[in-house]
Amino acid sequence: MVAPTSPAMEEKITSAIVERFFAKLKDHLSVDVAIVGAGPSGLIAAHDLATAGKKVALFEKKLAPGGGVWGGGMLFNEIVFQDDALSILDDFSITHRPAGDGYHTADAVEVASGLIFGAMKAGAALFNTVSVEDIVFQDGRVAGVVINWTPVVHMNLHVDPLVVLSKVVVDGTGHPSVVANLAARKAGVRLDTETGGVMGEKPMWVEKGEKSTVENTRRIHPGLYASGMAANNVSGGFRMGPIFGGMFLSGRKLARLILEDLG
Ligand code: 48F
Repeated sequence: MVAPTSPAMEEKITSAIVERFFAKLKDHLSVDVAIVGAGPSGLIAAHDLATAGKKVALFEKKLAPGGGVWGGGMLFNEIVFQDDALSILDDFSITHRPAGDGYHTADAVEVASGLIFGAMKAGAALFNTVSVEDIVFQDGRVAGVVINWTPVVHMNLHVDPLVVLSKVVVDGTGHPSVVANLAARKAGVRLDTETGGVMGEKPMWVEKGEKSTVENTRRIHPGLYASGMAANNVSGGFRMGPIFGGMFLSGRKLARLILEDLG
């Protein structure tokens, strides 16, 4: 029998996956912006930053990026926007329908998949099933993220993580504001909030919550920014429920601020 000259199909498939994945990871071990959490605000910021030519890596602990978008309100998979967020939906070619009085709806699944597709097409790299479990903190600033596979974290395995360095880290982790909490607790820094710490989200008040989501989107420590619901949790804003205009505008504002700061 003649020995095969090319690798077996099984080997070819496996080596293609391994080579491409490790090339992608290696190319993103040092980035301009590391975004923690691929919810709507993180995905929109990633899209805008990558479009502007920045090297962006998104780390999402779940298998499916998209955060709180998929389930709409209470699993009814439609979400609501105000007029001022429509241009962002249009940028991602996401269909929307008027619902009267300046409100609009969009299919939650189309929104989630559209934002993911748009961010990646713009050039952001997305590492899913990867949890950020710590930050890099050097010379008084947040300088990167410490990552591990989510199943490793869930199974409590005693496995050391890896590190990605970045000029800027974004806390886009939603309600728990994981990164800001790490900075306050482990690095012991004063955040740029009224109390110097993570203030915690207030109960629901839609109008105020929508406004404060955008207002609270900002740099909270050298090297660290907060977006979306994380920004509100850090700075003590009201909860807004299943309306997404503020989240979208937060992502866009965040990208603008980071671009101004990075130059
Ligand atoms: O919460 P989330 O959707 O982020 P957001 O951009 O949007 C909030 C809305 O979806 C909704 C709302 C609208 O009115 O209030 O809640 O603020 O997505 C946050 C993402 O971060 C991931 C999490 O799985 C989710 O997809 N995440 C959380 N902790 C980590 C993380 C972590 N430690 N490492 C990586 N990803």
